[in-house]
Amino acid sequence: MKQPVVLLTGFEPFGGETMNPSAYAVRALHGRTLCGCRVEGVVLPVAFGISLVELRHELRELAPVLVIATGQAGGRAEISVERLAINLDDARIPDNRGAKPVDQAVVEGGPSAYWSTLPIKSIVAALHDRDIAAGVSQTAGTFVCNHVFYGLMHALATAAPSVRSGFIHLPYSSDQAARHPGASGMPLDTMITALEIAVATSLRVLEDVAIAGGAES
Ligand code: PCA
Repeated sequence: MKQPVVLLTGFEPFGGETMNPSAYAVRALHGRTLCGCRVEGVVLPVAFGISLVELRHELRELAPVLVIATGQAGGRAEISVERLAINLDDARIPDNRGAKPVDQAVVEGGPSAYWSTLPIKSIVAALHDRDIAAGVSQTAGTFVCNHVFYGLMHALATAAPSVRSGFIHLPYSSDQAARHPGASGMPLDTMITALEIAVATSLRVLEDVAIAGGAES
């Protein structure tokens, strides 16, 4: 029998950085077997539009049983398990190909938002059990990460609704953080372990746990 595939995506560097921890982590896990599944690690361009063309191609080619997209959120100190993808592109900086969409839909006529279908609270709890700093995040922003998150959820909702998927933002690596005064980084090895835990939890936990995790505004 063919081995089921877990697709992990990361992004190329952007915003003046020379590396992106998400690309490093998914490349490190590429080819590994986790919980009986083969991991495919794919690095996407930080570019509106083409990132989704490449992602949809991988979804068709690989027919994964689980998809976790990842990206760098340099301002954050913890692993952020995203809850909600919104149908909005609103870029503060140009993407790596110079595009800077403002107030545009990711998918014209698509729903306003999609919930992650990963067991997000269980993933955070499993990371805490291993002493890895993590939390649920209510928004992946409105740049290319949210674009890919929304496009991923939309593609699967329409073509393969039983496939679980979501998005995880990673902090700067320790080396990157050293170049950004005030920023907290995380060792790359810890982030790789965190993704392994996220995959294992997503494959094992069918019903997410209800742990209070909201935030007051
Ligand atoms: N982070 C950006 C895009 C690519 C990445 O790694 C974001 O959060 O949108």
